[in-house]
Parts: sequence; structure tokens; C-alpha cells
Amino acid sequence: MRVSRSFLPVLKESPTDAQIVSHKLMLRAGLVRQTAAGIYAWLPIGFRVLKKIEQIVREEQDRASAIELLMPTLQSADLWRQSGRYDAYGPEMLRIKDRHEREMLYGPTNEEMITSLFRDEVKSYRDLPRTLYHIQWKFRDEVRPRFGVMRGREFLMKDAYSFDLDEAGARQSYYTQLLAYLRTFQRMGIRAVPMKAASGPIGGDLSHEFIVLAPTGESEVFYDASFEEFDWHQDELRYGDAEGLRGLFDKVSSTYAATDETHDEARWAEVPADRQRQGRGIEVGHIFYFGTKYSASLGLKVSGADGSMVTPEMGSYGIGVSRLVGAIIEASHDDNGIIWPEAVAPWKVGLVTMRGDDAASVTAADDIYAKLTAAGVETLYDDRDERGGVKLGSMDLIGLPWQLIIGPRGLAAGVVELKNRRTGEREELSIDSALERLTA
Ligand code: 5CA
Repeated sequence: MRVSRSFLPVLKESPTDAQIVSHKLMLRAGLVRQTAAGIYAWLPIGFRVLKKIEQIVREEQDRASAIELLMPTLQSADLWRQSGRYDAYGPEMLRIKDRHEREMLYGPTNEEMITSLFRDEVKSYRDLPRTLYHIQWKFRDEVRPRFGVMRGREFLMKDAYSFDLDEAGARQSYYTQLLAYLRTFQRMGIRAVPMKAASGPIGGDLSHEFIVLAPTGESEVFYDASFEEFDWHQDELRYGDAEGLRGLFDKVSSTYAATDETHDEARWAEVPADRQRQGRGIEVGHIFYFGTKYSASLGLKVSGADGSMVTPEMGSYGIGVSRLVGAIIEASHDDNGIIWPEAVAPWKVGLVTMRGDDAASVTAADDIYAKLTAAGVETLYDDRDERGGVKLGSMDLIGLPWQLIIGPRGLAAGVVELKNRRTGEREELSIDSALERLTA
């Protein structure tokens, strides 16, 4: 992408209407713009990051054998009356009437809809277990939308729903999502610690929140440092391995992690002092096992192997896809701007000419840009005739993992500069070796 032909509005001044660093940086680097309270337009950079995050979530859900579909944002009120949640949900639900005075709502979540879809199509135990998911916009009319996309009113969520014949099966589905979540967040370059949670309005008795440590987080959290060391992608653990998954759950449950709601001072005191991690955290995911709460109220039944009718056991599993954009920035930035983990970076490389009016620099940079693009390396090319310092400043702000800097003096000596955004290390290399490094 050439900056000269893109839509990348960068702010010089720090916006005064943003209280936390991720929100400030998202506005300054031009990721989002607020269009109404708690509602955001995703500009090109923000949109690219959102899609990257969404794709990692999708790949890990697919690996865990969850099946993707897409349900609408608008739902009928009748569906929610059947589960009893239409009144219970309260003013957070955005209620709408269509031209025929039919009561509708903008979905804050989809338990009712997925249960009714499943109920209408599935009749036999042979079609279970299944976990279905979608990645769709939600609306919750939060009393105090704040911190930008972190607590928005309209936000993008991945929500998965599992259907099993019995509790043992439902627990396996729950453990499967638990592992999928640990892998998903690790791939994004962040550590999200699973913490036992109260299940709130979704209902149910088994629930975990996934929390990323950040000073501006909404809850106080306590956890054992082991959570920073586990590698959830280790290949000995396979989906479908019931024993292994139970072992994972036992490991997660026996390694201390709690929010202020579930904190237990006695157990905390048993964690060696040098392994205690305490701070504030942002909830990026939440999983629930709630049994037959929705299947029973919406009349979902399937015939069992012995001919009896079985009410499936369900769970639901949410990830805040748009919230993650903010949460990753909270966890990964410095005074100069965002530092994207490579897996979610909007582009891998920022190519900058220090002198946009120097013909040799422009020729070299155009050529490098063509080669990187041909090699499939996502590159943002700042080809504007702007001062070099200004361009480098906005590259730091935007936070791509690598900057490739072309200056007339270096070029005359046959070198370009490669800067690592995270470490700040700069290296002079020939164009060929720089290309080799970036395409490796
Ligand atoms: N039905 C369940 C699971 S599918 C559910 O709705 N869970 S939830 O309420 O915990 O939401 C799932 C995730 O969405 C949360 O962990 C959080 O990361 C994200 N989320 C919730 N509310 C907001 C909001 N107002 N703004 C941005 N993200 C949100």
C-alpha cells in the first residue's frame, strides 16, 4: 500500500477525549474514528488489524472442529421471550420496532438464535456433538461506553455454542474451547490468563474469563507466573484426546489465577512470592458451560440412542475481537507508538524514503516495494514527499514490526537501513540482504 494513495489520517496532537493509551494511539495512528457514542468506523489500518485478529480466531476455532456460520445482527423479540431473557436483559438491549410494529432487537449475543436454529434442524443424537460459531457485530447499550473499542456499544465478537448429549461431553467441548483460546491468544503475541469467573447473565456453573494484563484494565487480577511460560501449542496435546484435555483443565485449575471476584487469599499465599503476578487486566474472552438453560426453555430435544428424548447440554464461548485491537496495544506499545506483534500487524514492513524528492531513492524504493509485494510481504510504502523525520515518526506511531529506510547517502554506499520497531535496533544492509531478511 502506498501512503500517497491511501487513507491513513495520522494526528500530531494527542487527542484529549481519550483516557487510556490504546484509545489515544488508535485515534492518533488513524485506526478508528468515533461516529456516535461507543460506535466506531474502522479506518484502513484498524480494519486490517481487525481482520488479522479475526482470521487467527477463525483458524483456531476451525482447528478445534468448531463450524462457522453467520447469524444476523437483528433478532426478533419473541425468540428472547421464550428464554425469558427479553425482560431480564434490561436497558443494555437495543430494542427496535420495524414498520409493522414488530419488536426486534440488535443482538447482544446469540444463545437463543443458535438454539432455535439447531432445534429446527437436528433431531437425533447422531448429529451431536457440534460446536457452531460466528464472528458478528453485537450491540450492547452500555451505560458508560469508554476507552474506545475496549468498551464500545457496537463491537465485534466471536461467539461459539456447543451442543452435547450429556455433561461429560459438554465438559469435553468446554475443555476444547479452553485450549483453542489459549492457543488463539498465544498466536496473537499476548498472554491471556484463564481465570475462574462468576458466570453472570449468561447463566451456568463453569466459567472462565481470559485476561490480558494491562494497567488500565477494569478488574484486579492475581496469577502464578507459570501462565507466562506455558506453551499451549505443544503438539502432544490433541483435540479429541479426552484425557489430555482433562489434564489441561486440571493444570489450568490448579495453577493460581483469579480476579478480585474469585480471589482466595489462602491459596494465593501458597504461591511463592517471586511467582506472584498482580495487576489490572482486560477481559478478552469468556467461556461458559450452562447445561440445559437454553435448550430446555427453547424446547431443543433430540432422540437418544435408546429412543428416549434428550435435552442437549450447552456452552457458549466469546472472544472480543474488536476489544482485542485495544488490548493488544495496551500490552504492546512505547512512548513513540504502537508495537504490533507480527501476527496481527497491519503490514509487516514500513518502507520509507528519507527524501521523497531524490530520484535515486525513489527508483530504489519503488523497486524494493515491487519485490516485497511480489514476494507476498505486506508492505506500507511511505512514498510521500514529506520530511524524513515526519515519516519515521508516523511509522513508529503505526508500529509495523520492521522499517526499511532508504536515504540518499546510504544508497550511494549501496546500503539501506533496517530497523526493528520493538528493540529499536538498526542495521545497515545491502538491498539484497535486506530483502532476503524480510522475505525469509
Ligand atoms: N454469550 C457469551 C459468550 S458467546 C457472551 O456474550 N459473553 S461475554 O458477555 O463475556 O462477551 C464475550 C466477550 O466480548 C467479552 O469477553 C469481551 O471481550 C467482549 N465484549 C463484551 N462486551 C464488550 C463491549 N461492550 N465492548 C467490546 N467488547 C466487549
